[in-house]
Amino acid sequence: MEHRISAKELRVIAEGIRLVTLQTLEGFGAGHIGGSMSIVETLAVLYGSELRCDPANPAWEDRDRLVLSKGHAGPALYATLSLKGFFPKEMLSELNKGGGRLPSHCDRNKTPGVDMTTGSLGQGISVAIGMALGNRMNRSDSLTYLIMGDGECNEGQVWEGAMFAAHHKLDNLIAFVDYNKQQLDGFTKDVLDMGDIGAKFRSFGWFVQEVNGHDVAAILNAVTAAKANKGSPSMIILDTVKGYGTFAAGIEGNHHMSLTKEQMAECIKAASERLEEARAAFAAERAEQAAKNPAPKAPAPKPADNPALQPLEVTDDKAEEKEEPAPDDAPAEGSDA
Ligand SMILES: Cc1ncc(C[n+]2csc(CCOP(=O)(O)OP(=O)(O)O)c2C)c(N)n1
Repeated sequence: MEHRISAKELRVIAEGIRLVTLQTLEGFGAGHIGGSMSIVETLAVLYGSELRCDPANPAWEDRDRLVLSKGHAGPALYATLSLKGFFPKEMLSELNKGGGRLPSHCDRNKTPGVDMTTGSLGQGISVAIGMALGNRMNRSDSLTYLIMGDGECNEGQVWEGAMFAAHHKLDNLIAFVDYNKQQLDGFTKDVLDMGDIGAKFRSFGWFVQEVNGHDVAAILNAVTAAKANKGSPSMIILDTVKGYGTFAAGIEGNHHMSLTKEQMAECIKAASERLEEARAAFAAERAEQAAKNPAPKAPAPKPADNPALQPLEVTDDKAEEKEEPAPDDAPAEGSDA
């Protein structure tokens, strides 16, 4: 499949998001590392290419929306929005700080670029459906994206929403389940086994695709196919690893963790190295293309022509100086939930 962005460029964006998310968590010293790491590649595909938005105008009526229903993965979305230009990188130091603009769980009234307040699992699908229905009634071509967790799919509300979206043929709704096989207090199969989640959504009438959720090219292809699908809502099941790319990958108790300096230093170093490798691979690809096509016939479209084409700018300097969490900031109220 031909795309306007290459997998190598998306890899750079993903590694940048992972690195900045880790730097953000390091700043607070604790957080939802597991569920943040497993959605990095999906956020890279959405904000690096597919989701129509304008960082200079977060409330743009014609934007696509993202409902991050597993709202505890806010740190990954905050890193993405900051890289995309919705707010300055310095603001990432406000994560979990009382009175700050980056609460533990997403809040649309606090953070520029966050489209829905989430954290109470199961509710995001209902809101996303309302948005998609509203867009259809307004004859808007805006799409609504939704990211849910596999543990979240234990909630009955998800299945009421699944029925409703299929009944109303909401083909402007593109949902993901982050199938990382873990939830807050254990493995999903032990807490409440979901069985074959894809088959369940299929039986509800959804167009279902199952992909490696850490493969940016596979996710991009799936989103492209979902956009082309007509007459039913789309579901992309992301086969992922909770904590992917860090010491927390797949281990027990990786939902919300206290993060030691040593752990963070090690995984931030590894993330920085992967970012450099991804950048080198992308630079080589560009050099190869330039050698093949020294004089393109038509000028490439300017990024400003389409806000969705604006590349995420990635730097690997530290998001902030590390601060010890003050007692008031301790992962209190719900921040481990
Ligand atoms: C309605 C509701 N019930 C319980 C919780 C507590 N809770 C927070 S995260 C979580 C597990 C979520 O698991 P999953 O959806 O798989 O997220 P991920 O593993 O991807 O982080 C639970 C039960 C909640 N936030 N909302």
